[in-house]
Amino acid sequence: MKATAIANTNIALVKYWGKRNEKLILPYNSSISMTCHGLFTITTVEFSKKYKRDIVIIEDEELKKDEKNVLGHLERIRKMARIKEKAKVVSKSNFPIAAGLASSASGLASLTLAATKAVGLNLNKKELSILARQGSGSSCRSIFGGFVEWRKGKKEDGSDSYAREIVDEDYWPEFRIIVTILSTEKKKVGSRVGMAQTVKTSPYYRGWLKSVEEDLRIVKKGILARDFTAVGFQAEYNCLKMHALTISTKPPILYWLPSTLEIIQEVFSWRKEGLECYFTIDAGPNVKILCLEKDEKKIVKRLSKIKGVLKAIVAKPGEGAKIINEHLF
Ligand code: 2P0
Repeated sequence: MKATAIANTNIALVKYWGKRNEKLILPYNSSISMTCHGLFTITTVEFSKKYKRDIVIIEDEELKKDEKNVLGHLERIRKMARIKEKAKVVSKSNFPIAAGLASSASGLASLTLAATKAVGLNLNKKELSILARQGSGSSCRSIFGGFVEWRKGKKEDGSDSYAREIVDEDYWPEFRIIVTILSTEKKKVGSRVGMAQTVKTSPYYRGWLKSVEEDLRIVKKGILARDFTAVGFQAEYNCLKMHALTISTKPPILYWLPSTLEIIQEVFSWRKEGLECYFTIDAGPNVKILCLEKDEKKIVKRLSKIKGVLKAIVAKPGEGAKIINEHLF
């Protein structure tokens, strides 16, 4: 009753922001992401009578504050498999967690796959995506590789709210997301709280929901046509709208650092010069730059000259979650 899975994180080009059902994690809007090669979490899960309680070890530390309700997720999987055994979970990521880098996406996707395999449930990708979603919304997209759409669905039980592949990781191999690390500090306002506060207090939330439909249409069409200008421009616009939402909540949430804004200004000026790139930012200060392979080196070099950039990691489209044979314990 032991299994290990690896899942790459994903970065949204059209953001998921706001839940219509917090318990089942059902979003108000659909979203689109790229699964990122090389930014991953590996999770080993073992269910056994030898464990008296669930033990969860993330990055060599036992889980103290269960913000994402990992224990609830294990319970959900136990119920599905009709077993009582407690579990030991060991999870490791190769990038700074909780800094707006969507570690919960790769974390919960790998946990869902490993745990269901360990209990002998052989779920298909749609079922895995529905289950992962209930652990953390964005993780339902990391089940798949390449460019992925999470359709919000309409049903109250969430059975039609899951991700699917738009195109796989080989369709547009030149697409790059350069993740800058500006701070490895844990974000002050987690996305779960940030979303709830937005839905409740931002006067612009209706406008977001109305306009996001066009973002989805344009980004999806752009991906299928490999139209970098269309995808980049619309993704950047969508990101700025998401941050306009958080700034307009009560109390306000501003995820940016001064260096976040500095990179934004640089991207605008590089683009004016003819170096085509765009940015996107999640619930943290780190800026992700969208570009094509041909400009990757030039942009990384320029980023390295900006004070405040601790690191730049380049990701191309990556694979969906999969089972591996080497266990973490
Ligand atoms: C996204 N984010 O689409 C958006 C954009 C952050 C900014 O999904 O509450 O950790 O566990 O469902 O998935 C981060 O939110 O939130 C996120 P929960 P999750 O990538």
